Amino acid sequence: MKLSAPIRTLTAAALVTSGLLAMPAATAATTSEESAAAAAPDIPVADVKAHLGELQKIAEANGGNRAHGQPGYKASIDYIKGKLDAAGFTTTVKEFNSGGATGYNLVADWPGGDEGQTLMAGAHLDSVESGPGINDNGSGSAAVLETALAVSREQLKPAKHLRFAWWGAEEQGLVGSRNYVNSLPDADRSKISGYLNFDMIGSPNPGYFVYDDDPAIEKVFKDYFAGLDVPTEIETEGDGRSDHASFLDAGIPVGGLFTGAGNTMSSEQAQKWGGKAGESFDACYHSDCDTTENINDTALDRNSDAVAHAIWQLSS
Ligand code: DTR
Ligand code: CA
Ligand code: ZN
Ligand code: ZN
Repeated sequence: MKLSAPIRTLTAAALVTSGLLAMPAATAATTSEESAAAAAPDIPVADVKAHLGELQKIAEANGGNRAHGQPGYKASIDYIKGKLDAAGFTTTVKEFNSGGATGYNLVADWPGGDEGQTLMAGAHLDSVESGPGINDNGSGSAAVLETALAVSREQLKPAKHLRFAWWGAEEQGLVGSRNYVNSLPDADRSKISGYLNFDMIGSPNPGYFVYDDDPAIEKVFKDYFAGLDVPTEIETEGDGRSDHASFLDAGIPVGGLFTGAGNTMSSEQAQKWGGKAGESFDACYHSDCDTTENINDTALDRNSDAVAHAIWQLSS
């Protein structure tokens, strides 16, 4: 059970609102700002892992992968879509062609909010052909799904409109997300207030990296992890290497989280994160061993909670 700053803040705000606790103006003002975005609920990591188990089963039933153009990818789309339809989202599957095969993006809108200010969060759902792609990128896909389901459970009514997306053919070169952005009329692009990307957020030897493309979004994530006393680093390895690049290139503010791929953790990083120096953040990156065994539960839990925190905070 985590007791993070946002929960403490909400408690304080609740006491202030009720008049039970008089707080100095500055603190009250700060608290009221933060409590304007009520604290996000905890995202149960067991629920995120249950989705990973289903994605693993899908891969095993479809030749060992969930890659673009393979049956395991469309089965992954159908799984995610089924959960969202049952939770009251308006879902759309958008087809595109890449390399002679049909690809699919899944977009899910939460009814309500100002569509002139749409906050998006997404993850690529496809794996490489060599394996089930549970960390890359079942982890991001499952965390975004579970956050969307939490929005439904809480019946969140944010000021902004919320849209969630699962991209196809990212491994072919960000094909699905580029197709989505390129198909948006310019007027609709300007309605997207920000895009949050989650690609590999449960690496077995995890680092805690925050994208630094947009300062305001970066701050939301950095402050969240500071509240957990977890140091973060700026994500530099991934510039242009995941779906946030499709939005960044269209002038849309982006941010996101990452726990590391094939690069090696340094001794300084191991010191601050308690990992293994000299080893990859994810030694199974793009390999057949990227299975449900290839996940660090603490990293997945912390990052899933950070996804929810950012959605609650940035959509208020
Ligand atoms: N997840 C990888 C792309 C990738 C490699 N490094 C980073 C850093 C930050 C975000 C993404 C990446 C892939 O899909 O192959
Ligand atoms: Ca959690
Ligand atoms: Zn990959
Ligand atoms: Zn990826």
